[in-house]
Amino acid sequence: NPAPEPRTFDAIIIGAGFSGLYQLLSLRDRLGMKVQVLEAGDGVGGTWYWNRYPGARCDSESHIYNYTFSKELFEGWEWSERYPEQPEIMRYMNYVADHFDLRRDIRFGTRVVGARYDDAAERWSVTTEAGETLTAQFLITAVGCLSTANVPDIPGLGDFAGQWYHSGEWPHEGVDFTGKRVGLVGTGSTGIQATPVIAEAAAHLTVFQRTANYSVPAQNAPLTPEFKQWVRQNHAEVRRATRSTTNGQAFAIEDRSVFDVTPEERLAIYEAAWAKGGLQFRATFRDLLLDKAANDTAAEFLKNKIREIVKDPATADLLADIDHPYAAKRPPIDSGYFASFNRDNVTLVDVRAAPIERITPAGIRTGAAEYPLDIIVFATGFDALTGPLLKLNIQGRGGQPLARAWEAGPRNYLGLQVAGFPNLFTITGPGSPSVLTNMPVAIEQHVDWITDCIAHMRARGLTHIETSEAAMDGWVARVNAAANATLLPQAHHSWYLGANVPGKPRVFMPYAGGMIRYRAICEEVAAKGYEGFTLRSLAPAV
Ligand code: NA7
Repeated sequence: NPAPEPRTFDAIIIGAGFSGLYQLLSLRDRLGMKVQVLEAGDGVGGTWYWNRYPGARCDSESHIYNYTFSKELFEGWEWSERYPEQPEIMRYMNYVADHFDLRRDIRFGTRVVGARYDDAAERWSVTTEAGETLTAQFLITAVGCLSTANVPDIPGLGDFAGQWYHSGEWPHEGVDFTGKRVGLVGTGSTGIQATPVIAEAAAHLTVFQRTANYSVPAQNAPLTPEFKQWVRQNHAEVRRATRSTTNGQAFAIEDRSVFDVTPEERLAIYEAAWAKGGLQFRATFRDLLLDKAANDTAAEFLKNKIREIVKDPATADLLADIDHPYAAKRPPIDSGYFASFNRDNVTLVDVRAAPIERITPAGIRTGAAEYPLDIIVFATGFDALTGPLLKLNIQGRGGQPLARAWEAGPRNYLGLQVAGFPNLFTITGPGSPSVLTNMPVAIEQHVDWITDCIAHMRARGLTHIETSEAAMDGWVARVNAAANATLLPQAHHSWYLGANVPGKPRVFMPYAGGMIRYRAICEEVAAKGYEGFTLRSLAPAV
């Protein structure tokens, strides 16, 4: 008989993506703690384990979409393209897990269905779907921000005679679109990435658009041998560069106003940024996200590009009928999205004018027509940021559910802790800048901060840390003020606001003050002896 699995840990981490792997390594190998990672999937990778939809690719450039805490790890890996595709990111995550021998402390296929703070024992008690209970002094969620699929509640879905899939829960064996009539619902980053790839394979693709979106070409390409060599030789520079920008990217936002240049110069700048491709487009001027008039110039440029690319004027008008400021919603980047609508086998349907009424056995019926389909792909996004945390059924002190504490929207301190939930840390939670940042940069900062905090506690014999209502009030005010200083809250349909999920409180969730300021705030909090937290020690029971 195999030895029974241990049930008692110093820390339990939920999730084995970018956050969970680095948190495991830090607590286990740096602090020597007994750590268990619980992971619902059968492998490492988190977001990238689940999001295997056609065209899935990261929007951050590959050489900065990785860990930089270890020079050796960095130098031992080589990316192949400017933007890494999902299978390559999965190979990278497995490389990391192998390199540090992480799998021995990860239990795969183990979904957490509850986590309760045991007031008597002053420990976390975590329940798995299989009914097991494990306990730990610290509970750290590393569940990602975009990991709870938002499948719209459209009547009739159960009666659909074909197959349907959500992009974030894609079958591992893939989907064969050959000869099929495919309907794609949603035109966010996912729908925009998937459209050209599905269009290549399917007999016909119908894209159901509710909200038109900007997109800038990724200009993806294989990396040259020279660039690969430069990256390999410049670990310190890559690390420095991504830590010196507000968004964790390797490019800085230009320190000039849209109105510092002539209209001709501005056009040339936008053309150059379009040709270069990618998220850099939003870095062309410092006021794009601060001043509506400035933003309008970029919006107009991008709408004109749509009209240049798309041949059918009615389709072009519909695609360019965008009602939010550029980059106020997460700006997609693409590989041939708008040009897909020039294909004979691709149709755009406006479901703003005539909403989807129901799914019939044969396909999708809108207020205007019925579209017969074999496959429906929902690229309808996620219950972002709070969804993955609330799904864990976390109960804090006195049995208080996190869902109740967050009834009116998420409240926490630094995005990392909630009052009434001692020793619980949420990596990349709401209130953190992570989703507005190149994710691995934010994750390394969060994990290092949490690890330093726990090291500080252990060095002083402290066992418990908990934030206060007052600290949370202060942080929520800062998150709101940072958002209100930008155009971000003006995109009414954005998942940043929770607006994409019916019934979800409308609160701007990410911290928009930038990674540099966030890092400085966190460092100051630590330097002041973890201001805003109460640290104490629990004498061991005798
Ligand atoms: P997003 O960005 O939330 O986009 C979801 C899309 O699905 C968006 O166009 C929605 O329109 C549309 N949607 C959602 N529900 C419906 C219904 N019921 N009917 C029609 N259309 C609907 O998700 P993504 O997966 O594309 O991207 C998520 C993030 O992943 C992305 O921002 C990057 O950070 C990576 P809406 O705008 O709500 O009208």
